[in-house]
Amino acid sequence: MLDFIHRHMSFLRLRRKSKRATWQIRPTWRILGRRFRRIGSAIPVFKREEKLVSLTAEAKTNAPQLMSGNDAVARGVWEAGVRVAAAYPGTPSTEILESLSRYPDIHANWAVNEKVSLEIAIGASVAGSRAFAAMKHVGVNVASDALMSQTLAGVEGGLVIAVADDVGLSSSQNEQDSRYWGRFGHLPMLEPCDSQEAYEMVKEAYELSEKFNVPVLLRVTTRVSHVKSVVTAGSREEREVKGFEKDPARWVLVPANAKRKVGVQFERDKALADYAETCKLNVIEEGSDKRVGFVTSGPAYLHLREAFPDAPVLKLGLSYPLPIEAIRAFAGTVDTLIVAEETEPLIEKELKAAGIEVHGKDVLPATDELTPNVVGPAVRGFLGEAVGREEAFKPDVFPRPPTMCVGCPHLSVYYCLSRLKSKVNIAGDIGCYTLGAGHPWNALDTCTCMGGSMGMALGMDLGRGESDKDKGVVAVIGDSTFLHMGMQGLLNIVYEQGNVTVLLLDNRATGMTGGQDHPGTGMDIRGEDTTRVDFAKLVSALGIKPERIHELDPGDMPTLFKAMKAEIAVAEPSVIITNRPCTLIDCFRKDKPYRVDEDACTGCANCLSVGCPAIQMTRSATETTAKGREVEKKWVRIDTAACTGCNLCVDTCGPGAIELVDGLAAGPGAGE
Ligand SMILES: Cc1ncc(C[n+]2csc(CCOP(=O)(O)OP(=O)(O)O)c2C)c(N)n1
Ligand code: SF4
Ligand code: SF4
Repeated sequence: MLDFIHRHMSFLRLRRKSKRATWQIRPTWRILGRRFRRIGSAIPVFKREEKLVSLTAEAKTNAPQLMSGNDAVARGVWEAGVRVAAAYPGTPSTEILESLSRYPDIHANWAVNEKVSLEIAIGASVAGSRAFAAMKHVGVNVASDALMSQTLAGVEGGLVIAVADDVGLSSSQNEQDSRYWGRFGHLPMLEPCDSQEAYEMVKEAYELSEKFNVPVLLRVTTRVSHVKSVVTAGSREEREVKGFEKDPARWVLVPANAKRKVGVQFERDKALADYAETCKLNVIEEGSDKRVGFVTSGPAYLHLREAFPDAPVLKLGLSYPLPIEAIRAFAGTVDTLIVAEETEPLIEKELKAAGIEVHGKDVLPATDELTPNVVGPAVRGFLGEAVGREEAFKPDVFPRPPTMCVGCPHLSVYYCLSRLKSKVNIAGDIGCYTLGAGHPWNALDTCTCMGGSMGMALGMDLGRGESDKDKGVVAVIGDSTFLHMGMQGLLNIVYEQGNVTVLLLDNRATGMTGGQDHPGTGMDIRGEDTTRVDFAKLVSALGIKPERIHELDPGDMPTLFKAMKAEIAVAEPSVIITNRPCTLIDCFRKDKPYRVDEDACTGCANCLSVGCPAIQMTRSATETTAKGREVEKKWVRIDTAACTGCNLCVDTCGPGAIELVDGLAAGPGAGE
């Protein structure tokens, strides 16, 4: 689904700022205000209200506001006096930077990818400013080269990295658990359970970062990022910037310097582990039902509270390093200890390694959210209680498969590919155009990771077997994805003179995640004009021959189809750039809509293969031809209110049954 679900919501948020969409997953916190008290360990036990006061004393002057977790993170970052923030969009993290860009006194910018975003933040930190980067879970894979080394060098200004995990894969290619990065990179990790905590923990994270000279990870999940709850915020703390101090032994990670840092890193691990034992972000709630106690973190805590209001719970705000001794003491106060963690059994394994008897993934699933309807029956079954069926909350909406938008500029590309697919193998990439893998086109053969289409297409060319020797290899990639990680792969195609035809779909937007700007749109995150990359010049600079580069309007489907066929037939690298804007961005203009003349429509259903959602089937029937062949007929109508007048379906209609509404002349096509 690849960020699909959030696309339209984000567009609404971005493009019509006055009508911000509220996306609420079922709120679960009915536990606010419960009283907690200290039990046999060094972990302080707070009344929840006290904790809020201690972390946001100054915020009391500000009226509480409804904020998503992403908005709350942004607010915390701004208040912490951060001067530089960078990100690459990715659900569920995207709105953090969008939200930050609305605050003054902070350089918020879209980076071309997550690695660059982190490097911008690292540079700002090294220069003495507090800095911030945000990304979705798979983004950390991209950023990890910078991350894994800077953890040795440390920070000057506090450096916090927000990582948003898509637990349950509502919009991602995998469900990886970012808590591993804390362990892997020797980095402390904080995990808020709701918006207020997200706001507070960001500020705590900066203190921690500067105290221990280390970047700090803030792990949120989709539920925290997108659910709105009340936040009492404060005001910005302006901080003096010391300025960059040259210190090669500290900042230049040549082996001799890095080697010295490894020992320092282990010392820091130990200091952080000691700190964790008494950290105020880790809280014990004593419960009356001691049969089972839970160790948990993040939103799983809220789900647990709903399912087991009387159980003792140790809630980890600082979830790495673990307060092992505090957990050991807590384990001694309950009959059985269960670790409730989303998603992998990290805490469980570490506690078992420390000799603490716990249950975890033998009781609870290792994928998806631990919602009350999941945790409740699983733990009750484990306790030997009768388990009734608990239904998951289902929103009352009509189901519809994900598809491209009405008049999407990618429709014609996939119509053409669907006609060529028996003669080509198609390496896909990540974006709205990934939907070309589905009905009615079924014209994408692979999709793994951002930018992956380039290298994979080259590999498919180089590794082709006898059965594929006459087939073309096509790679499909969006403009944002090309700038993110596609350019390098294209360079390799050129370097190896691969027989690959690249379709670079420039729709002037990072469409899938909500239409964010990038260096190919000519605008920055605040909508200010900036330099716009010229894709034709860029691919030419990467070594594609001028005669192998075509810039085409995908609305002119016959020309596009001809160019695709011609380039697939040429055994050298080529690039076809399509240049029609995404229909959901500001510069898109609708043309006059079309309708179907019912008397002229023969039910051939060709237009349905375009895949435009404005074309709807009205009735179907099986008819027998004069030669005795049975054919399925489908008659259609066009939703004229939705039709953008892109003209695509007109080209597919043999009998000419698709006509302009009221006979009006067609406009110049979707343009700026
Ligand atoms: C490493 C990584 N970062 C971010 C994302 C989120 N993401 C999915 S598709 C996409 C970009 C899509 O933009 P583009 O390539 O221009 O295609 P469009 O959706 O506009 O057709 C992004 C940022 C991701 N899946 N992986
Ligand atoms: S690229 Fe196409 S499917 Fe994606 S948001 Fe734009 S119009 Fe819709
Ligand atoms: S002209 Fe046809 S393909 Fe284009 S938006 Fe209208 S119905 Fe869809």
